[in-house]
Amino acid sequence: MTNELKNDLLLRAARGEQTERAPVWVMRQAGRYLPEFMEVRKSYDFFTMCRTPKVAAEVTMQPLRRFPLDAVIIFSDILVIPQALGMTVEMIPGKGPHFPEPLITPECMKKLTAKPDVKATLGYVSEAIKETKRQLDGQVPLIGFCGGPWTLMAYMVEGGGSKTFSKAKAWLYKYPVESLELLYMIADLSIDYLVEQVRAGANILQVFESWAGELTPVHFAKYSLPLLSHIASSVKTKLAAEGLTVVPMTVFAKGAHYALEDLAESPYDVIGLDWTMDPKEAIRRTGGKKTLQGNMDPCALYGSTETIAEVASDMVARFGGGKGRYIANMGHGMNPDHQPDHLGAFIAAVQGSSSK
Ligand code: 1CP
Repeated sequence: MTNELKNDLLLRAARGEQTERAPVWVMRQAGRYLPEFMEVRKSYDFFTMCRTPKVAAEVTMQPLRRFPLDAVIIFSDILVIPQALGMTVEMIPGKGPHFPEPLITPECMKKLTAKPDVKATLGYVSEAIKETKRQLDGQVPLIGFCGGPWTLMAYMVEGGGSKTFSKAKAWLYKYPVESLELLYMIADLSIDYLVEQVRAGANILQVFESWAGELTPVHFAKYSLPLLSHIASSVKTKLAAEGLTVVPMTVFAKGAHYALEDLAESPYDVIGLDWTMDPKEAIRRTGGKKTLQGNMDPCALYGSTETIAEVASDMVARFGGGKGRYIANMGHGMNPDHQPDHLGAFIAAVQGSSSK
């Protein structure tokens, strides 16, 4: 067992060890599909929830009270990094994130805070992690996270979500030097932020490069992969230098199927796969060097519980049975209109079929 954890399946799978069965958690497991989350959300603005440790811990714990999950992920958002860099971000219910003053040209980067103090700007996340760890009392590992630099740059330039990401992609062609400057500014703060999450108690870290699939393979190799690698290698070096646990790290580069071989050479321990990637193909292309995480189509949760059980068991089989180098998850997060008991059916099917 790892330290005081009663269930360390996720950490053992992440480190490449054999497990009795597949550990399972899902992205956005704390969120709007849970009535108890919506009840809390009624009383608070989204970022107030993130900034209030007791509330963030409460919603982090909610899915674990319903389901026998093998991990929880700290309730926060990837957009706390742009906030720490001095940008205003609002979360509009039913619409998503909105930046009233996005970065229009590189001139606008002057408004950003260079090298913000991570403890002063993001200390509330550490407090939320400490409070969650107290409530967890060693039940399961706690996942810390941040956004990938390209994904965060995309929000900062677009001013919110986008269908085409044309403004952010235009930057890469019009302002290549300044784009890299911005990306490294984001990455360097993310490194310190992740180290602080481990200091507070995070047992494993995930970097969400959710909009990797918008990039060409050439741009991924220039504007995403080197920064993702910089984050993992620097976090691990800093953790070791500070005498903290060098925790496993996961990269979820959604849509970057063309980069699987490169990700297999990166300093990450776990590669998250979206639902478009075939498990067997992913195992072959990563050469068994990494633990794989994923990747059921979240829309499968709209099927009957029997269908979900069938799809989930088939997924586990395709990943080799679930007893080695595998973490079960979906290929993206829960949707607000998913039914909680359908997530329960997914978890039961994974845990049952991988135990055989
Ligand atoms: O259980 C959990 O996963 C909760 C913690 C969590 C995480 C890991 C939240 C809460 N957000 C995230 C990461 C996150 N945020 C990502 C990466 C994962 C992914 O690809 O989904 C991204 C892209 C965001 C940005 C974001 N925040 C969006 C997407 C907008 C778009 O462009 O499509 C949205 C809608 C949010 C708000 C948000 N974050 C989290 C929740 C529960 C919500 C809903 C907000 C609300 O209650 O109003």
